[in-house]
Order: sequence, then structure tokens, then C-alpha cells
Amino acid sequence: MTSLAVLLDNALTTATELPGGGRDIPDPYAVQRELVDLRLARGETVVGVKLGLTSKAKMRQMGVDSVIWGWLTDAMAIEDGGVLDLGPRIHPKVEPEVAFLVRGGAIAAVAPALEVIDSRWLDFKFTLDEVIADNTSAAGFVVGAWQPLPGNVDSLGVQLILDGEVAETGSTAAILGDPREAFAEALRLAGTLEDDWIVLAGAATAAVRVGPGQTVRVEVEGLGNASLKASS
Ligand code: 0L1
Ligand code: MG
Repeated sequence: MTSLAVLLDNALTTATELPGGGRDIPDPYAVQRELVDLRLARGETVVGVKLGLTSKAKMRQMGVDSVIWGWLTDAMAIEDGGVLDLGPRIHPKVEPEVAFLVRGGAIAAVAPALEVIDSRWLDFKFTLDEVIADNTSAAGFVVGAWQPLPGNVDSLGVQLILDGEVAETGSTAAILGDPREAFAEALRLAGTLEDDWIVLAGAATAAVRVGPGQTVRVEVEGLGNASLKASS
């Protein structure tokens, strides 16, 4: 029988949705690892980790009280101001985050970031186990300019701007109360964080759907911005 990881990988590579609906997945992180290993077998490399469901609102929505995590690979990276290729995407959304750079298992730098999430599950509907197995919907990311960690990153204003209009407003406080908590969680959950890895701390607002030709920018107070443009 085809494994769930292979089914999810096929959904990813063919940009087709997989019907979910309460599958029994005894070890969702084992499925996630198998899924990422399929990507690594195609020549991708791990460049970091991401946390998901870091806001109280998203936790409530999923009926959980803990964060989830997944892997970032080099193939997901989009340069700042670069193009998000919609060709291989199903129903992509973009959310504003902050990113940390790892050195010696600690935070070496911080940057504004965008995460592209694109669930392989039909209609973006899934159980907690299903979204974990699907590498927490990870699909892409943009990191802005790295800078030294300022004294305070726990209450910075965040805006998500779609085609020049503010689509969502929030604060880094929405990320576990303080995004540095997300870094600590990432270290605890992943067990180890390697030098030069990126940690995506989690979303500061709801995600927005991005369509052909649209531009998405995140502005984080005191940290600057990062952007992408969807292909047309
Ligand atoms: O990065 C995230 O918080 C997404 C986690 C998975 C839930 C979703 O796809 O909305
Ligand atoms: Mg995210």
C-alpha cells in the first residue's frame, strides 16, 4: 500500500489536493520526516525549521494548546523581492513572521519574514495529525535583511500588505507572547538547531490568499520589510 508520505509527496509534486478527513495517523511526525526525506532524496537540503500554530487564535481554531513544527528546505527559499511561482502551488496563502538565524544553538540575528503555506489537503481542511504529517503546510519563505537582535521583539507592530493595501495588522506579541519563546520551542522540539539554520517563529496575523501577479509585503516595526511577487 502506498504510504501517506508518498501520497502527500505526490500531492506536492503534482499540485493536486489529497482528501483528508480524520485519517488515523499514529505517528504524524514520522510521516513528516519520511515526506521530507523524499525531498532530500531529490537533492534538497534542510535549511531550518518552522513553528506553526504559535498564536492563541490559531491554537483555538485547531482546538490545541501546543505548537507544531516542520522542516524548511532550500527549495522553499524565495529571495527578498523575488517571485513565488504559482505553477506548482495548490491554494497558497502568505503570513507575516519573524525569522531567527542560528549560531551555537542561540539567536544570532533576526529578520522580518514571510511564510508561504499551501496545504496539500483538500480545501485546506485537516486534522492536527494531518497537518503535522504534511510538514505543517510549509511551502515557501522569504527572509528580509538580518540584523542584531534588539532588546525588545515581543511587541513590534506587524503589517501584511497585499498589492499596496494593508490586509492584516498585528503584533509580534501574537507569536507565543514573544517570538524568542518560539525559538526556545524550536530548539526543544527539533532537539538541535544547526549553525546558519533559519527558524521561522510563527505568524503574527492570519494568513492571506495570494493570487496571480499579486505582491505581498511584511513590515515589522523596527526590523524593516520583506516581500514577494506571485507569478502571473
Ligand atoms: O505556519 C503555520 O502556522 C501553519 C500551520 C498549519 C496550519 C495551516 O496550514 O494553517
Ligand atoms: Mg507559519
